[in-house]
Amino acid sequence: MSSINKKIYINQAGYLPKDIKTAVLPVNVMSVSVIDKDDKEVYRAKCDHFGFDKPSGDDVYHADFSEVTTEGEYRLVSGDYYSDKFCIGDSAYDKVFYDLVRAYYYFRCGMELKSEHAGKFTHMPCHTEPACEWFDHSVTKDVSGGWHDAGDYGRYVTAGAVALGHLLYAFVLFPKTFEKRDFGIPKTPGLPDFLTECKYELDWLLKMQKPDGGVYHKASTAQHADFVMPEDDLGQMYLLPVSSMAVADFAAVCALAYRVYAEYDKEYADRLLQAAKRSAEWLDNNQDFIGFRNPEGCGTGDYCESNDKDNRFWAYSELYASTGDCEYLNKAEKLSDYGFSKTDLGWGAVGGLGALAYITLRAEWRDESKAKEYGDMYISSAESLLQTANQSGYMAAMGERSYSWGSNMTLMKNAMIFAIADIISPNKEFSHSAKAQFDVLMGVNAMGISYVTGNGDSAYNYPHLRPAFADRIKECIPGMVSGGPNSYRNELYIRQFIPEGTPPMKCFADRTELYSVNEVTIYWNSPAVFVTAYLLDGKDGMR
Ligand code: 9MR
Ligand code: ZN
Repeated sequence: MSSINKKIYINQAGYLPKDIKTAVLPVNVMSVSVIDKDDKEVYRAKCDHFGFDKPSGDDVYHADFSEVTTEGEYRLVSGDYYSDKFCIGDSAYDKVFYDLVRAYYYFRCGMELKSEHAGKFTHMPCHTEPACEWFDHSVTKDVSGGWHDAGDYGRYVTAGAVALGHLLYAFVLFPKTFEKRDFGIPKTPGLPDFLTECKYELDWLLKMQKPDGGVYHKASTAQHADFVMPEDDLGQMYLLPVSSMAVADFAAVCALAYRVYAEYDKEYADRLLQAAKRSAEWLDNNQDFIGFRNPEGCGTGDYCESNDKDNRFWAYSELYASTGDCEYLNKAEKLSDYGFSKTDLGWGAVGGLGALAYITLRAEWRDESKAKEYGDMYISSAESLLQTANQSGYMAAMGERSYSWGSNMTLMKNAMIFAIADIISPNKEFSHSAKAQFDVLMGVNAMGISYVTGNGDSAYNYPHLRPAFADRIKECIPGMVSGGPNSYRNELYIRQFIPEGTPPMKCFADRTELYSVNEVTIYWNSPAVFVTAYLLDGKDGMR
């Protein structure tokens, strides 16, 4: 059998016994056999013709094998066509969850990653020299630590805050799924591993705050490094000017983290809240939008946004949720009148994170009508995504135009919306669709690729990720979510690897060069962590 015949697409992480299990095939066959380890047929699923799927350009068939619930390792076969191996079992998602979280350990900047925790993917301490302000080199500061943003070694406040927003809300909503789990990272006494990892980034964020509450937009070298190990990137580290988005996102995530850490480490939590309040004061004193654009000579990520209303809304909402102080509530309310989305969870649009502060608010400060208003927005977003998913041959809540830079984040953000809507108003269609988006990420897609390194027989392996290239290890650092298909042809290399006119869902190639389709970032992993935690949380239920 040649790999060209690997045309039966399944979730390469595997399935929980109770999961709905639907294989997708872009080929016309009558039925598909589920074959166990000994090549014995245990079930035969008939194939239904779904029809033409525009985003992938595929004429698609579905084979449902949900009835197979016995633990084991399987493969699907039909004539010459076959699938990757997969398992069915209670622990099916454990490895991918472990790896997705551990990716953050591998993103760590500033410290040595020793083999005890990093296995073969070690690196020496990096980026530890003091940074200086871009416009005034005499102002220097230690801003070591935190996570590298992505395939590059920049560290950006808004990106970091949003990643933490997803991660901490996952913890708030599914604490049991995280609390007891060992993620194989250096321990902090009294703190779950997951919160130790998040604290690594929070500690760095605290260093990015100025005494007046302003927060530098980013710390990076002037240009992206060559494809070298982080410790070999020796360029001067700069602090780029304060932006109001950075200040607001910082205040928001520190206030949120206060609530999470208060139960474990009161002193640390109080420090976070003080920092959040100081930045909120800065926001009060600086009502104008202070955006960010790379100054001349700086070419690292700019994370430009066109307004900061949603960021400020997120900040005041979290501060209200952490203090019960109605002044914060009033400010958040005023901002909420601006027409930004209250369900977006992106690196720039953070209104959905602000809404979550209301939805998860403790009883005594909770305003039921507000919680309902924002909850209803999640529900109606989920309903409209459901329509898109129902029209997709791959069950993806992704239209033809959704495949832009970081499309796997869009996919996982949509899954988050299904998950949140399901929590607010339990609904099988939402939970099934959340799971279906996870299936897409893990291999039920037009490429038959698992977009998480190290997870699945057809996992991609060559991300645009400096250490993964420079370490000369063939196998990639596990647990990294690829940006995914991007039909907008944002870079020159695309021409070489993806022919013009390729259907959007197939605009992907597993090549290190392709930063606009195959990079990784901390805020592309985080929604995947959220979604996997949600699925694990419902493991004993019927999700
Ligand atoms: O994730 C960002 C994506 O949505 C934008 O389209 C793109 C171009 O502005 O930038 C992406 O962010 C990159 C950041 O600027 C620097 N680190 C790597 C990020 C992922 O490519
Ligand atoms: Zn570093």
